[in-house]
Amino acid sequence: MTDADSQRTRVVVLISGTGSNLQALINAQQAGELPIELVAVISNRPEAKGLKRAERAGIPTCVVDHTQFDGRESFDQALQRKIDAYQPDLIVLAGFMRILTEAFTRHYEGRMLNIHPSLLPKYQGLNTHERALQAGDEEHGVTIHFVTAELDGGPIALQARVPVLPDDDATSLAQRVLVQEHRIYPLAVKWFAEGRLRMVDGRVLLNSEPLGPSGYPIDTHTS
Ligand code: NHR
Ligand code: GAR
Repeated sequence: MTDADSQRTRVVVLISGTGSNLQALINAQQAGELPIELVAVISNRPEAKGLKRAERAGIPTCVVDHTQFDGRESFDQALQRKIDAYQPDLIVLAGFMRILTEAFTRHYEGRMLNIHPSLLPKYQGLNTHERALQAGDEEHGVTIHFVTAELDGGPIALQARVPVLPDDDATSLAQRVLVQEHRIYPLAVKWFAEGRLRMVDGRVLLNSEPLGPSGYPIDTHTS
């Protein structure tokens, strides 16, 4: 291990699927933009495409297949053991699709982030793009929050907004949101790694200042 490695924030990424957010983190890390080490990628699904992305980047991978466990507690305990073996400073949920137990979320409180494809507190849970379209919303977006036991209810760190366009279907809207996801997740991880983004007493601090309830607004139209 070099000196630089020993100072870097150790990050474990949890995925279930495609892993395009994982790829955005890999790209930013490889471009020298993130003071982190991606120490492992763990999937609950053996066929997740994101595992291949990790392998290509030389990141250790493992699978903890939830179908091999008889309940959420035993799955989460096995997952926690795997994660902790890598001694991470930060856990990043990147399209991870299993609801986590309270014990698990407590263990990582203040050091686990999730990206959720809606403007929380709107549309917690699944099928967010369909629900935004169904509701006739003119605006949609993505939220990064610290994970707590309350599903998609933890304190919000960052949000980015996108317009809903007249001809949108769930696919086109999801694609517009994903472009923003790939911008803001590396940024959030960078701020966390720099010690600028923290969760203290259930609130999010950026540069030691408490953020409002919808977090730091990322401007979609610049940079
Ligand atoms: N767990 C806790 N306790 N708190 C959060 O904030 C969590 C979490 C686990 C996952 C991601 C979340 C999202 O961003 C996330 C946040 C899966 C489901 C779900 O219903 C809901 C929300 C999220 C992830 N999962 C089904 C389940 O029974 C399975 C669905 C599937 O496998 O396709 O676990 O949206
Ligand atoms: C992303 O849109 C992410 O926000 C969402 O799934 C997609 C994963 O894409 N996450 C959730 O819905 C969490 N329940 P990716 O695998 O290509 O990063």
